[in-house]
Amino acid sequence: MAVQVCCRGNRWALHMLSRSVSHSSVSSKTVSELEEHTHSLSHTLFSRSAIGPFFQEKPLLTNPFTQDSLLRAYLKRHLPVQEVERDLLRFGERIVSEIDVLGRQCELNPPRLQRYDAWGRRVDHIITCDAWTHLKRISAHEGLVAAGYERTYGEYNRVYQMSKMYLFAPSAGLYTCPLAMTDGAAKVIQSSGMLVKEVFERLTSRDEKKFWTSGQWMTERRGGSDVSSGTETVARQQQGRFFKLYGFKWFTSATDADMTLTLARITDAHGHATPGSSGLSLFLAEVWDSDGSSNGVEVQRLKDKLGTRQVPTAELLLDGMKAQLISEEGRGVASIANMLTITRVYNTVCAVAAMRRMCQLCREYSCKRSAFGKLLKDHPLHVQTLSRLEMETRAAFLLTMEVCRLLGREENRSASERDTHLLRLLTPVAKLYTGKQAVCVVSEGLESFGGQGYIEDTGLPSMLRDAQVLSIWEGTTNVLSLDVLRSIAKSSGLVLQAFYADVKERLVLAESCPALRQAVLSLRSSLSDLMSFSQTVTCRPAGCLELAARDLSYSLARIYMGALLVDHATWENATHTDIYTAQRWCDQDLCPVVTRDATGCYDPQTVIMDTELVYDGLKL
Ligand code: UCC
Repeated sequence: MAVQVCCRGNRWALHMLSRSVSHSSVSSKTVSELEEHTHSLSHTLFSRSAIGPFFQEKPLLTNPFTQDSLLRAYLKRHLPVQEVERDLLRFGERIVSEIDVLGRQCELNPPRLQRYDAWGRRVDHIITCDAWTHLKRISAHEGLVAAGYERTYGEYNRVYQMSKMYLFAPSAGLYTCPLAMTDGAAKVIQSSGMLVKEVFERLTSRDEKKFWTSGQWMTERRGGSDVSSGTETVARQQQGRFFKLYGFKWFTSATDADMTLTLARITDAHGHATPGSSGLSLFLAEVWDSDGSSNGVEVQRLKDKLGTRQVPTAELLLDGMKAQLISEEGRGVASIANMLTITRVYNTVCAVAAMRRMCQLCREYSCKRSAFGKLLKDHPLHVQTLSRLEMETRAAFLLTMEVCRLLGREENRSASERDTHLLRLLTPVAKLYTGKQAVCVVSEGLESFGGQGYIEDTGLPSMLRDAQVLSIWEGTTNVLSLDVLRSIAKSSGLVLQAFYADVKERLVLAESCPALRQAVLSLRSSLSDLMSFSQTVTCRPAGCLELAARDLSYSLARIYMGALLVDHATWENATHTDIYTAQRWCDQDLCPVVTRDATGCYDPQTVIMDTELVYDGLKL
């Protein structure tokens, strides 16, 4: 009996025991005697010789540019410039040798808040690690924001900039967050026509001493989605365009920025402000005064977050923050639209970059890790799983680059009307779809490392934590689905017409390729279903369209990604892998909005049933 207890507790220990203690003596010993014996043997059991020499080779990070055949092929097709290739090759090396280590240091040394100095003076210093500061310098030198404004590659300017950002992001310890907001602020200032030239030059500078980052303080206590009714901050006029702001900002990312853009309501002489969207104006404020003291900002606390721990995210009390009005009065929300486009594009780039990094690491590991007598790469089921991750990543990459290309065309003033409509529609579509894909791909990728994927010091768990934010900040999936509807309504459906025309055009070439016939058929049929659905949906009961918004957005994403994969597969230098990816992508349900509509998902009765299902008898 005593031996059975010991046996259940640790079979392996018993096995080792049985090698050193004769069977008859084991059966005659008591539990305590056995424990004592085990203890005396522990030195032997857990000695180096008992563990053996094996350790698992870790997956190595190698130049992410040379590792990425799709990025290189894409650039060869669309931006075949040697200078770009050389720069990305060099940058890829820098990521491996320098940046990746800094990013990891940011994860391990999160920012902290020093509220008072040693003498009791309130200072509210957000202390970040040296690696974070170093990443700011690198960002300036490498022109990670500047490249978007230098116009060196004309309409492919953003493709170049975002290719670089895409390589940088998974190693950058979330420094992409301040860069996104900085780029967004530069864009707003550039298009505002206001005289803040010096600020624009700082945001887009390659000089580390001059370079500024910007925050984007939009979210208040009542919520980050419903900005228009949630913004309580008020602005009291001092002189001309200069105001003082009073309010509470609930989520402010990268709060160590040099300046910020923020929304507030201008009050009249009686202290009254206009509610809603039309009461909001946009302000620019420096975070610090010239003497180094805070510009009327009190840091209430740093947020304790699931991920993005590298980024200082804070609650701020604005108590007379000096700020400059940079939009027309009451046009604050419309003025940040450009910024939303930029930060949503960054989000998309970061999502696909996270997927790509995970695929690269999984691939590397599969060539090093053995199980059941062979390497993971020789297990077909394992490779099938990785191939699905790769397919998602490729589709996401092509959609992301297309959005960057369209943005570049718009900024280069070479965009057609169709391009402009597509950019408006595809920006939220790409952001919402890739945000979700990133979580799935990174999570599945983590699983392919087995238990090691769950171990902190592999660096893998932080990838999952950081991916989770991608579907939240810059607009959740549902909020962006509603933005898709907004873009359709605002353009009287023209964004959809542009979408249909573009997809059809991309499929024409592929018709003559037998290997792509089935994919083209599926895409055509899904497109036609989508067109019929969008024609009929406006005649349905109120609320139907809103219920369909998410599935509609997914349908737009899947069809467009399919069209881009097919288009890429018909390029003269396409490989059989490109064709295979397009085929596999089009195997799935490309138009879930029609599939779900057929099951009555958007009927008014369904709302009642959904409510009953969720609240399940609770009194509402
Ligand atoms: O702050 C956050 C965290 C920051 C971290 C950033 C880091 C990113 C890094 C990524 C890489 C690592 S998270 C905050 C999350 N919150 C949001 O993203 C806001 C979500 N809410 C929305 O998108 C809303 O729908 C609003 C606030 C944009 C719109 O609300 P309203 O008041 O209902 O707006 P309206 O009335 O529909 O639109 C007002 C005007 C209209 O133009 P006009 O007045 O000319 O008719 C709209 O057409 O704004 C225009 N508009 C747009 N235009 C609204 N949205 C857009 C748009 N997306 N593009 C163009």
